[in-house]
Amino acid sequence: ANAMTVDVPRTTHPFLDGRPKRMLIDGKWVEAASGKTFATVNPATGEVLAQVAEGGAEDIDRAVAAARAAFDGPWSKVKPFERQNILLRLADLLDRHFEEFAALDTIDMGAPISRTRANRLRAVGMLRYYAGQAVSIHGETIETSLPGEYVSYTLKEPVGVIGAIIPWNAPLSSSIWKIGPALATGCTVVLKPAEEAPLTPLRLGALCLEAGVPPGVVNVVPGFGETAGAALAAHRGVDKVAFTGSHVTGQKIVQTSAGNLKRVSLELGGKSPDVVFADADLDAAVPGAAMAVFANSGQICSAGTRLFVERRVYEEFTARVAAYGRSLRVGDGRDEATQVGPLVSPEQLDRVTGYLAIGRQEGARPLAGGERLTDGALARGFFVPPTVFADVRDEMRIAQEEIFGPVISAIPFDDIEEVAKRANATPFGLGSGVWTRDVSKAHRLARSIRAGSVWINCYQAMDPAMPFGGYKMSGYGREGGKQHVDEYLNVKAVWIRTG
Ligand code: TXE
Repeated sequence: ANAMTVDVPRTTHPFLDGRPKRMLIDGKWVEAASGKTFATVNPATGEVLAQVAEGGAEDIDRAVAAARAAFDGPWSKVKPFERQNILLRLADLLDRHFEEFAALDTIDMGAPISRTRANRLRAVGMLRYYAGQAVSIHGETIETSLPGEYVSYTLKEPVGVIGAIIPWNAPLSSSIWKIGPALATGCTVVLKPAEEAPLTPLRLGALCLEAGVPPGVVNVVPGFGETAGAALAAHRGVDKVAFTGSHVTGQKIVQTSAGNLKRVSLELGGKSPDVVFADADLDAAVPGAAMAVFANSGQICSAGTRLFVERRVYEEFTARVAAYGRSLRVGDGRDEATQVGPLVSPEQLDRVTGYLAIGRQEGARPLAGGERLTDGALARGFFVPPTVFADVRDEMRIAQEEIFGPVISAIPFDDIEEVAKRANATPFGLGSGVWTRDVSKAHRLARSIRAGSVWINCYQAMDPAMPFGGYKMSGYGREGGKQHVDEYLNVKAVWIRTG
């Protein structure tokens, strides 16, 4: 019912000049040591956008060596004001070129252009926020109780070389979330983009050079997870890995990072609860709960995929969410009217349609969607419509496992104690939502839900100044907020005996 035939023009983008995209190492654009490239594809059409240099262990070695040399050399002498200036210049450049970045995210990973454009304030704002942080880093003087006289204080120092590994679901934002704090603190980075969406991170690498980031401070090495990613996570020259992606890959990274016990921060997946009470403003909760999952075709780590609805309004509310889902326009992200784009890849399509079959086998009742879309031009891409499963029980796989597609599992509940317990009955703890007009219910759930974010009468609100991250198997460390730069800093205790 959602199928809409879109006219797909050939992709045109200033960054796509038909030549293979090279990787950024030590301020220079270079080919992979192996000479290999891989194709990156527009998931709305299956069309190859570009060939991209395929980094391997040797390229990671070169990039880490460049990052180390920059860290040990001139970069560590750069004053906070200058790092702030670089970040502000980068923010201005991104703002100026934003339309190009929005289009690149859209064609490389499929998100609707309305969505990638709407990211402007936040993406540019994050860089400005880190620019502020660059001049706000300070240690403390601490009074100790030792006999004798001491002056004791702490120094905050950059951790060193950061290995940043990012997924494909928000290439621009996740690149900024790694590069921003590194530049703010004086670290250097080797960024490994996801193989599904390497174009935006590469373009951002070019912008870094234009903004005056010295050679070697930001390196971008595209390639596959098992090769380039694994080499970066294991590399003994890397001081910290900042990873965003699946919990399975997160577990591998923790293991391979153990060689030199590098620091690790992990932002992983989830199965986030979104709880709707009968007393909520349902007119706001319907689109809120729907877009908590259907935005970005459900490819958001904190998507509110377990929709708990108070039984009194369960039938009405789920029917309305399903109708809302059916009303959304699914299509090519380049079409300004598109509200839901394709899934990123054939692999994600298989994974999501697999769960659609599992949901039906488990006895869940599809109220909307439920099948891949193959009408007209949509057949060339990887489209799944907004899907709502009703009659879902907690133990079903579609209520337990991250699907990473536009699929809501709607579950009825009766009271607040019970729903708090069931909301927490997951190994994950990333996002969560509560819809109610009752302030005490809101506060009680804000306390009892074990997750890094609780959104009340809203969902997925994000701001550079607010921390974001996981409890439990959704990972550790925070991105955004004051805490973020601390993840990129070491604390040194300095003692001076003065008497
Ligand atoms: O993730 P991976 P994939 C979840 C989501 C999705 C599933 C699979 O459920 O369906 O993960 O997606 C790199 N050592 N999320 O396969 O594997 C890889 O190259 C080092 C949630 O895309 O985690 C890419 O750059 N790196 C998530 C990055 O890790 C490795 C967003 C993410 O890929 C590696 C994405 C290895 N052994 C998927 N293997 C979120 N938290 O938002 C892969 N990589």
